[in-house]
Amino acid sequence: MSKKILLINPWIHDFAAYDFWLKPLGLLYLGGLLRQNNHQINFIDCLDPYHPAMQSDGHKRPQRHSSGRGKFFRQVLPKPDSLKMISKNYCRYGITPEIFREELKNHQDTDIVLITSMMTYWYPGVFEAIKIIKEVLPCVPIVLGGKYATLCYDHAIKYSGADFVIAGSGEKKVLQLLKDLFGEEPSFMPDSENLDSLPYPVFDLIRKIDQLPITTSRGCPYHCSYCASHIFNDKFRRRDPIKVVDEIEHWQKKTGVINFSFYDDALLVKPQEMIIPLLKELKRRNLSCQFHCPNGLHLREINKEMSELLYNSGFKTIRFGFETADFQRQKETGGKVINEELLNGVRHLKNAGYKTEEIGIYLLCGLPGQSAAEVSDSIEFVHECGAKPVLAEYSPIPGTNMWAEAVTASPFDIQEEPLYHNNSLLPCRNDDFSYAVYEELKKKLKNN
Ligand code: B12
Ligand code: SF4
Repeated sequence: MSKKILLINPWIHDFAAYDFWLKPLGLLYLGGLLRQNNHQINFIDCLDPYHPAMQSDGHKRPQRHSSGRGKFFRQVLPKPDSLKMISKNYCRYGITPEIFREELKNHQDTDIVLITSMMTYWYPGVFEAIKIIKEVLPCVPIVLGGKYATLCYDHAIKYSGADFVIAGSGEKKVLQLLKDLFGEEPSFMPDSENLDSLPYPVFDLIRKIDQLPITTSRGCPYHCSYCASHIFNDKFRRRDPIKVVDEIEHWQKKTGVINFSFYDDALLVKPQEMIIPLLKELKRRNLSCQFHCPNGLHLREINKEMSELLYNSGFKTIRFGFETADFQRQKETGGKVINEELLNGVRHLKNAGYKTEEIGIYLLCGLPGQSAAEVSDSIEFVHECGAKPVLAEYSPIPGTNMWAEAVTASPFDIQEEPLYHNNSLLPCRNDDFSYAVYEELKKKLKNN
C-alpha cells in the first residue's frame, strides 16, 4: 500500500553558510525513487529562502542572485561550548523553528520521515529538526541518511535521536527498510550499475526553482587523500550523456529554469565520454542554459577545445581544484594536477574569453603540517597564472587517507566531536600556520 513519506532538508548551524547552488540532491533523488514505487512524497525544506511565512514575518529578506545562489534567512544562536573561541556569530540558517513546527502539523498523516544531512559539523541543525519532528509527530519513525550519517555513523546512532540511521547510498537501503517496516515489496528497483535507471529527483516539490542541480556521475576515478568521494561511491559510474541532456531539457520545459549546477566530482574527466557529447547535444537541441560548477573541475582536462566549448556553452561559474602549488604535496595527496596544467589551463580559458576573476582556483589551506609559506606561494602562483585564488579551508573527514594524520596534527579532538571538523575553525592549524596568519592571508586576498 502507498505510504506517505515526508522528506526533510534540515537547518545548517554554522558561522557562515551561503547558498552556493546548494540543494539536497541525494534526498530528492530518493523521493523520485519512492514516488516511482507509488508512495506519496512531501518535502519540507528548512533552508527555503523563499518561504512565504518568513516573507511576512518581519525577517530580513535574504539577498538572492538571479543565477540561483544567494543568502539564506538566519537567526543568531548561542555558540556550542566547543566553538566558543571563534569570534563570529553562530547562526541557524533557514526558516524559524516555529514555522517548521507549523509545516509539520500539516503532515500529521505521515508514515515515515526521511531526513538528510550534509557537512559532518552541521549535525546540530539535523538534531534540532529531529527533536521537533519527534515532538510534533511522536509516533512517526525517522530515518537519517546523507553525508554526516555516513561519515560519523556511530555518532549519529548515539546522539541524533533518529530511529534509523543509514550510511552510504540510500536507494536500495530505503526500499529494504520500507519492506521491513511495512511489508512493502518494491514495485520498482533501480539497476545499481545504471544511474539512468534512477527516476528524476522530485524537483517539482521545490517551492521556487531558481536553479537545479544535475549530476552526470557518482564517484571519482582519483583518490585524493583529503577527500571522501570514495567513501560514498567506491566506483566511478557515469550516465549516458544523451540521457543527461534529456533531463536538462525536461526540467527546462517543465519549469523554465535556465540555471543548472553540476554536482559531479569529475565532470570533465575523459571528456569524450561525457562533457563533449553532452554539450554538443545541448547545442544540437538549441537549449540555452547557464551552468555553474561550484564543486572543483579538473584542470588537467582544460585545453583549447574544452575552454571554447565551456565558454560557448554558457559555463558561467567555473571553479577548479588545484589545492597547492607544492609539487611534493600534489604528488603525495593524489596527483590530480601539476603546476604546468594550471598555467596552460588558464591560458586556454583566457583565450576562450574568460576573465581573471571568472577563473576561480581552489587552494586548500590548513592541511596537516602545511606551512604558511606554502599557502602564500600557492596564492602567488595562481595570481601569476592570471586566475583568482579561492581559499578552501581544510575540513578533516573521517575515513579519508589523511584522517589519521589530521587526528595527530589537530589541537582539537576531531575524533570525538564532529563540530571540530568545521572549516572555519581551521581544525588542523599549527604554530606556523596559525589562525592569525590565515586571517592575514584572507585580508590580503580580499584587497587584491
Ligand atoms: C556538490 C558539493 C558541494 C556543493 C553544494 C553542496 C550541496 N550538496 O548542496 C558546494 C560547492 C556548495 C560544497 C561546498 C563545500 N563542501 Co561539498 N560537496 C559536494 C559533493 C561533491 C556532492 C554532494 C552531493 O549532492 N552528491 C550527490 C548526491 C546524489 O549524493 P548524496 O548527497 O551523498 O546522497 C546519497 C546518500 O548520501 C544518501 N542520502 C542522502 N540523504 C539521505 C537521506 C536518507 C534518509 C537516506 C536513507 C539516505 C540519504 O542517499 C543519496 C543517494 O544515494 C560532496 C562530495 C560527494 N562526492 O558526495 C562534497 C562534500 C559533501 N563537501 C565537502 C566539503 C569539505 C565542502 C566545503 C567545506 C569545502 C570547503 N572547504 O570550502 C564546502 C562547505 C561550504 C559551506 N560551509 O557552506 C565534504 C564533506 C566535509 C564534511 N566534513 O562533511 C564532501 C564529502 C567532499 C569531500 N571533500 O570529501 N559542496
Ligand atoms: S579529484 Fe576531486 S573529487 Fe576526485 S578524489 Fe580528488 S578531490 Fe576528490
